[in-house]
Amino acid sequence: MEARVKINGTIISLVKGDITLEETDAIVNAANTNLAGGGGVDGAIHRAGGPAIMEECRKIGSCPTGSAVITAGGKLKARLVIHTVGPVYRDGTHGEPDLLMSAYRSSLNLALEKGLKSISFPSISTGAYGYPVEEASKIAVSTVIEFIRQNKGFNLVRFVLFSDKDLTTYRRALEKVL
Ligand code: AR6
Repeated sequence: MEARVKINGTIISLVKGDITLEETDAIVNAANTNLAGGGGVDGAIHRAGGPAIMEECRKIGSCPTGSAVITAGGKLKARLVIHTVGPVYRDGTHGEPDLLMSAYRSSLNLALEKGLKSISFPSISTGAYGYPVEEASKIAVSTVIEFIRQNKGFNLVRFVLFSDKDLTTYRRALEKVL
């Protein structure tokens, strides 16, 4: 079941699903610094969007951890893909929270710059990069809420979680932050 709240004119929505099916203006990819593609959500986005996305990624070349770049969405319903790179989790004392915050913020800033009205995020860093979902969800949700309190422009910011467990964890994080 979807959870949604409205803050400062923006709906924040939490759903379980496959982000490649989203129809928001942009979807966010949890990429790596070489924009080289991979498994997880990155693999799914490139498979569903087709080779045009990788062609653009090659031209861009790389993206530092905590930053974001943008490409077209190829065959996806979303017009654009924002590729961001979350931190690899070591033990939480190597700047991981700041870098994760920065990945969300950079993506939102890029979307706002491009005039986008809606954006969908996966749970950045909590798969192959090993960030504990409990901690990552608090950072993800609080960073997005802080951003939309400070910036008008989005109609919809959505988190697309891949499991019931992740959806529940994000929902709890949202309830705590409100
Ligand atoms: N829709 C939504 N969420 C998904 C989907 C999907 N189709 N597929 C997986 N997830 P991960 P990371 C969830 O590993 O931890 C890649 O190889 C997944 O269950 O995709 O940031 C990149 O190339 C998890 O909850 O991203 C990088 O090298 C979340 O997406 C590296 O992995 C993130 O898991 C990035 O690792």
